[in-house]
Amino acid sequence: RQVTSDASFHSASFSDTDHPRVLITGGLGQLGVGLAKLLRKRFGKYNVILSDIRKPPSNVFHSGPFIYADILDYKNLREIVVNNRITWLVHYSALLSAIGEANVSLARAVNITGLHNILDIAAEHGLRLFVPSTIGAFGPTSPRNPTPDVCVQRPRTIYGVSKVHAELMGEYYHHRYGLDFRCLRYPGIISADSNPGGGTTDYAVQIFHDAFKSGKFECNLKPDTRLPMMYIDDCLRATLEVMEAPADTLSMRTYNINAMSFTPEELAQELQKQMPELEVTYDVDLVRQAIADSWPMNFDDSNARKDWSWKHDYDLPELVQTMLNYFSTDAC
Ligand code: AKB
Repeated sequence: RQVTSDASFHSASFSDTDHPRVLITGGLGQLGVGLAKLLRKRFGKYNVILSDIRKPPSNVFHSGPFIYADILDYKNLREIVVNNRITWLVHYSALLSAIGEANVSLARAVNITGLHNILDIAAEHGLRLFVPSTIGAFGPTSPRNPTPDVCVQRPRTIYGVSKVHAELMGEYYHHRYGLDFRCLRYPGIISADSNPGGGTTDYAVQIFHDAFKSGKFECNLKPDTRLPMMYIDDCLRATLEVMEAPADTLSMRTYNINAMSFTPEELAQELQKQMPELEVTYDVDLVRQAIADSWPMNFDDSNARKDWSWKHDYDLPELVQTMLNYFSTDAC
């Protein structure tokens, strides 16, 4: 049967296709809307449902199916998965590193209890499950330059601890129950039309906003703090690629992915090539600095490149140019 309106996305309204039926949790964060757009292009508008506990802005609401989903409410989740015949679940709900330290019990509930619900739902209904991990899943005793896929992981944030837990639980469910769990460790993600919230790498997005708004940027990390970073388009494409990869190409279930590594000073210098008037000062936030100092400086993603041909498109110059293009068009 034909789908006739945005609101009618329940299973009864769909004709069967070979396409996956995707649910994205935490859909109103930095990555969900962009991922929904990419997946809808590939699988059809009504096969991708964005969800969150917040009210969506009208452009998001009108661009495809949106539904209320509380990952802490198991029954609510199960109902959504069953009623919409979900086959893939992308689990983006999480509190990031800096905000997690300011609210440990909420971070523990969302990042750990929420994940348990997601794992059980996915195992119960035979879903393919994507859970992002992060450079934050490493800690001060991990090798930092470069950081391989498999090494010591003793993070010192609740965010990092919850992500190591997610990696291990997902892999456990894979081996124990056959859950099709797939996980990428994302670097800091830089995007123009969506904002991160509460992360340690947020400065690398904020600098563009402030450069255009006031021509001044105060950075909360030291100028020489080197961290792995990636432009959002590369991150979303990697996510789709690992989800589509044939299972027999995956020699592991949790992969590092990388594009570039830079410091605030290097990012500022690249931006100043085109905005020489930009003034950058530093006022270090001690919590964020301690977190950044315990994270990888360079990420070894050779397994992803070997197993499923991961390849990034954006290095620092292309990233800066793309962000500048967006903000200068937006400012007109
Ligand atoms: C954060 O800074 O907390 C996140 C991340 C690197 O996982 N952007």
